[in-house]
Amino acid sequence: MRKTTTAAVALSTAVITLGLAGPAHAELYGVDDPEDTFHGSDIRAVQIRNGKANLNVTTFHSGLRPDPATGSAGRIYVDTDRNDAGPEYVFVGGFTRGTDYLLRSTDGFRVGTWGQPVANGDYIMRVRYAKDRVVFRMSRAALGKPGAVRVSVVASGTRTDGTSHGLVDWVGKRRSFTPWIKRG
Ligand SMILES: [Ca+2]
Ligand SMILES: [Ca+2]
Repeated sequence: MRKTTTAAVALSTAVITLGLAGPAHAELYGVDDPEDTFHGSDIRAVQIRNGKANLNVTTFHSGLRPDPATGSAGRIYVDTDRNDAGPEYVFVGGFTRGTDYLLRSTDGFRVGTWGQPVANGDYIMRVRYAKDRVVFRMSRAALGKPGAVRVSVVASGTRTDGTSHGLVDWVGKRRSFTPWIKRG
């Protein structure tokens, strides 16, 4: 965790200055994120590895808890096609005990644009409470065998009254993507 955060600090400056257009000629990409919300819905850092077999996204949190009362959950939007605006896939997962996850095709960020669950290809999400991290793994087949990809990451909590206002934490600006990450 310490090592990742330190490495990510230097990169966060690049993200801010390069913004959406900045290419990342690296297989591994990390970004540091300030503390914004509570109970596992806060993302402190993200690490992305666009590997030969899988796309791995690891989110680092503070205070991840299995308690369903936190209502913490996350979404990884994956942009695999630069000729089609917005993300092509969304990985949705709950971070508390007893919740599930699903990778779906999508035509945008809004829930109304989400499509069918991905039927071909493997994917998995693992929540590591002791390490305060969540690992999302998507096989290349599940993502339509893309080359470079970029992702947009958000986590949120839910209050007992069902609202999430003030408990939504995007990495960077709302709906912003990392630079494109070449396949390793
Ligand atoms: Ca944060
Ligand atoms: Ca796209």
